Amino acid sequence: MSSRPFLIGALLAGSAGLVGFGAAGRQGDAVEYTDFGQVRTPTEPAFVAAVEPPSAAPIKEFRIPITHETIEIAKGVTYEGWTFGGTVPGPVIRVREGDLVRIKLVNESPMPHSIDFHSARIPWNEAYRSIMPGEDIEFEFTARDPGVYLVHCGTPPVTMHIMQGMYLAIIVDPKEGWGRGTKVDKEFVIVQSEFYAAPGEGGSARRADWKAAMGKDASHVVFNGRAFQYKAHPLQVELGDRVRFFVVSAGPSFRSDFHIVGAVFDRVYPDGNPDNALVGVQTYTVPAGGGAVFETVFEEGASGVGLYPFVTHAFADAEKGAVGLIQVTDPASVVAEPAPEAR
Ligand SMILES: [Cu+2]
Repeated sequence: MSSRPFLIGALLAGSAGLVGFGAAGRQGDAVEYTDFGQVRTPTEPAFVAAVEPPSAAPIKEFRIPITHETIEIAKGVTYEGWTFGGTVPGPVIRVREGDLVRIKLVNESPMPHSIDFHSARIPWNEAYRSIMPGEDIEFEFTARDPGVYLVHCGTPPVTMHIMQGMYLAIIVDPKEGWGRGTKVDKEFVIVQSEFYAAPGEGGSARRADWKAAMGKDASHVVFNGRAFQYKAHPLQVELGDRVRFFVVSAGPSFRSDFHIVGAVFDRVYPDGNPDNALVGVQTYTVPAGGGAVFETVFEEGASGVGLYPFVTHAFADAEKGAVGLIQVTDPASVVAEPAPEAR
């Protein structure tokens, strides 16, 4: 508690609080307020996977609107989805171990929905109950368990609500940090999920195929909501960077056998708890409804300059879209284009 007055003082001075996924804050108190109805995660040209550290605010409030939207699940393939905050996946929520997290869920859609935080220890029948169109619900929990977690709609049939796009990742940063004090240079969130998309009538946006979902016959398996988007727009890393990946499997039914071609993970933290450290890992399975933190280094002579695919190593799933690229560049070797007369 001794650091709390300083913290509040820092926030009063406006020196903290507004970092992380473009949060809008209220200055003058120790509460960081983010309205995901106002702050929408960019999805073009690709869903923004890079994440910033959490702010120092000890209380973090989030307003999450539920909306039905036409989304793009692969290049040129639209789908009638259901969302938290207007995108699939929904916005990343990032807090610190010990923070008080306040949620206000607002149902702006025409049917019942709910929200289930795997990071919370809270009665299901109260916090996670379904709310009707036009209703809202508020609850709070202390983020006491560090890690990376799935958040999803739990309204029956849950398979349908998840396959429609109702999920996001929450990161709870450990008090002492990940990696036993190791600093990373870049951090990315990767949410794997699958769609079961049947053609819409007359060429309109695709719709849910319940029979395919029950048979686990996915049409698309995706990272951050769209097939192959990071193949077209690779994640950018610089030579020497230590990189941390927060990987969550939203499902509804598939797990992710997460692997980077041409790299070995120095550390994997199942569920994202630093006490769970594994070392020297090639592939690690993130179960449906689970998360894990992965770290590796891209350095000269070991995963240096070049391209590195990241995949689910269940390759029938990768073929359906769960493939991306990491591009490692050396800023020191980038030479300016010679002037035309010097050529
Ligand atoms: Cu729902």
